[in-house]
Amino acid sequence: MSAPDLPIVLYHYVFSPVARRIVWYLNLRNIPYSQCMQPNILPRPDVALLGIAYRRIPILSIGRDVYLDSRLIISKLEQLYPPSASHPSISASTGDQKAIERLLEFFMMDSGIFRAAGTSLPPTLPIMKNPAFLKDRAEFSGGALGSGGKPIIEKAARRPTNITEVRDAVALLESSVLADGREWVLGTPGPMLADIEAIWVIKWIATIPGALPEEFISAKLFPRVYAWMERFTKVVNAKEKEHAPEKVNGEQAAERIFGAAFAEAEGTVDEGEIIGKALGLKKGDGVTVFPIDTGVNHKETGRLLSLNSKEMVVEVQGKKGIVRVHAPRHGFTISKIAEKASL
Ligand SMILES: N[C@@H](CCC(=O)N[C@@H](CS)C(=O)NCC(=O)O)C(=O)O
Repeated sequence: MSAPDLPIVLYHYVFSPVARRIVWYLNLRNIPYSQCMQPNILPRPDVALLGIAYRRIPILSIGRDVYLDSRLIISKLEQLYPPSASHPSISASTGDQKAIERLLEFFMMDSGIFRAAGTSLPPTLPIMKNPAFLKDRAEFSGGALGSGGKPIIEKAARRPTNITEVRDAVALLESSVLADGREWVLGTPGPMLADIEAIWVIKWIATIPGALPEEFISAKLFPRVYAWMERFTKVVNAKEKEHAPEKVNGEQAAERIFGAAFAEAEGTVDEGEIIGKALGLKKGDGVTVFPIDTGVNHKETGRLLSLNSKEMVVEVQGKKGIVRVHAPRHGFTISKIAEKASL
């Protein structure tokens, strides 16, 4: 069975800006999927049903393969759903454009803009007064504390410091990729992956009432960015209506996943790959795989199936069978727990 015939389930919640990346990507490429809506804090029993300990959102399954991290999810969708008349490409095509697309991805996700936006949420927001949410996010981020347990940034300086980072990102887009008045980042007729990479953090934070102080970040100060956000919103909202996904509950999602074929071949462990060599990893070893930036305490435990320069794949025991969990090498690491895994 080829990937386009396999069920896709997206585990997410509406308020997650990272999950929006996947919703937009799927919709812009007309890839059908079901969604399993999640609470915005732990626990997530629907995810636990699959045997998955990873705590972040989004998670996407294609058949019986489960993919962690929005970047790996997008690159897998690119690979398993190559451009066709029904699934048009939204990816950059030239070398320069590919560089812009990829650098925007790193810039928004890894350079601190996402973290800065996340910590710019106004204290007046109801969710910011919810002790359960605050406790959950302290565990998620590991607490932005310096040595001695004291916050690095003084409380009153925290939002201004973080908003400065967000403003820098907005100003960069205004004065670079959008400076010549083009409608979309790569000068294409419609929004592309490069637009998704550039917009997700800014659009999220800009639509939260009171998050961005108007005297520093506004449509008046950054007219091109705001007009582009409006254009983008119109297109993706229309697409979302057109492709309204089916909602499944955790049991239904698990049933679909455990009952499906695998989307990919099992793969092999490259014992010569840098981390494979350093840890002496072999196929079948018991391992844990986990992110190294946020949500680091939630480790996938299972049998190592595949390892290469791009990803690690672990066979995990779920409630009703096994799934193959894929994590990217970037931003994740692996630890050996046993020569042979017993599942
Ligand atoms: N690099 C990850 C980041 C994922 C992430 O930080 N997701 C946020 C939601 S936007 C999250 O999981 N927050 C904690 C939670 O919901 O448990 C990715 O690309 O998927």
